[in-house]
Amino acid sequence: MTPLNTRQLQEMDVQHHLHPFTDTKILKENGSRIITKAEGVYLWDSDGNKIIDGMAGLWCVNIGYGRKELVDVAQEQMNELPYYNNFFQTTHPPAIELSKVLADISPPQFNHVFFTNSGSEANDTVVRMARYYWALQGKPDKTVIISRENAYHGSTMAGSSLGGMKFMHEQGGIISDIEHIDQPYWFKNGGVLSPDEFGVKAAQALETKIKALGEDRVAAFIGEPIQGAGGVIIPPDTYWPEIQRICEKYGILLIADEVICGFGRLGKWFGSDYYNINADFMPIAKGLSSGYLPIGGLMVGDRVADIIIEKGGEFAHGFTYSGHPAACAVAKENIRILKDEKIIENVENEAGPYLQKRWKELGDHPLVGETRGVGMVAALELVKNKETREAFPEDMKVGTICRDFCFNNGLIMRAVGDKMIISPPLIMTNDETDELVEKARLCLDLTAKQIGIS
Ligand code: PXG
Repeated sequence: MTPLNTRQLQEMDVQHHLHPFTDTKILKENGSRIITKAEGVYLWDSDGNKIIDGMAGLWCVNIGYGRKELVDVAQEQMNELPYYNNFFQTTHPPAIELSKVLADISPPQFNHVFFTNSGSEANDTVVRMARYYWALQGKPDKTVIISRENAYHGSTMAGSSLGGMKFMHEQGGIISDIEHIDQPYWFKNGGVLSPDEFGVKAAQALETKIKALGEDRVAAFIGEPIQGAGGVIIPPDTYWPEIQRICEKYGILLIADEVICGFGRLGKWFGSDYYNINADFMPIAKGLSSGYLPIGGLMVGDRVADIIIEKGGEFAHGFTYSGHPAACAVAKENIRILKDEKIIENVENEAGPYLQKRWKELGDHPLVGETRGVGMVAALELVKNKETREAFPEDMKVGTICRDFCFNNGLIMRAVGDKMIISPPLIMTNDETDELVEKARLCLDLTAKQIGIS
């Protein structure tokens, strides 16, 4: 059978496939972009165009595309035992071995993992487990989870409720006992405060919220070490220590959502290592398997795990594919590659600093009000006025214009409003970084020209 051409695939796609986070009407007009193969940091589409992947898929392909070792372990595992579950007193070697590996690389308080298939499921799990923990402690009223505006914690009911994206809450509502405080977004909300002053102020919103709700109602606080999908919001250095202090003062559980920051993105195994966060839970996914197979999990700190194991009986929770054997084998091999090839050390000492140095140079562009980044994640703020940080009117859709220029010039760079963001594979070489930054500059120039700014 001859393979279908781009047009035929696009027609079939529109007829039968509902895409995540996609306006289907627009998709119908434009047709989807169809990605057919990948190698290293590059993608190819069905028309043969080569594209540098500045987003590592969706923040996940940390070791890059085309690693045969992961294919081989998946194949071996599927030949040996393609499926069995971890329910009802059973398990299998890949789940056991991966849980040990995860305990070894996580901060010391983490010695247990609950497997899921995604970050969203990890966050559903954490809501249930945090509330269950407090119930076991004789405090069943401690049910409220405090999160932040503009956070992204997934797309299931609990994930989207924890997230701080209003447009998601408007579609389907939110679950009960989730509260939100402001995000630590200095560029937008810092006003005349220094970043450090603003960091403390943003964290103290947590204390205000706990007092307003009553500490006997609050179960936990959740935050991404760096907010990813919200636009790479990097907190001032003062933020996390103050959050930690408040969580300890009121004895509430701290959840560091490591779905994006985990597995090397910031040049450490976890964002918690980078910011010295002493969390009780870490939801993980994405870079855990570099996206080669779907797998996520919830790392559970000893403080909680001890109670659940000692007092809990059965935790009535789990997914058919929790700890799927092939996904566990792939994740374990992915972690081995991250370790043996010293990929995370390289992000810390070489690839990350080089990317950040080149990225900063974009700060001289007339559209760019701020450049920021850590390790292999970075953002640009496109603004009308560089001095006052004044934004463009929303309906100009400057970020979208820039994003489309990137698409058409062989670069995947995402727009979140007028924030342009990148999160490339961790194995990106300096030459590839040069290519990424030069393409980004070209697309900024094209955007400036289109909107009449030079
Ligand atoms: N937590 C965080 C911090 C995330 O970034 C999730 C949880 C949910 O993970 P799953 O595996 O259920 O998708 C995420 C996911 C984007 C984008 O456009 C970001 C995510 C997913 C899809 C798109 O930036 N993050």
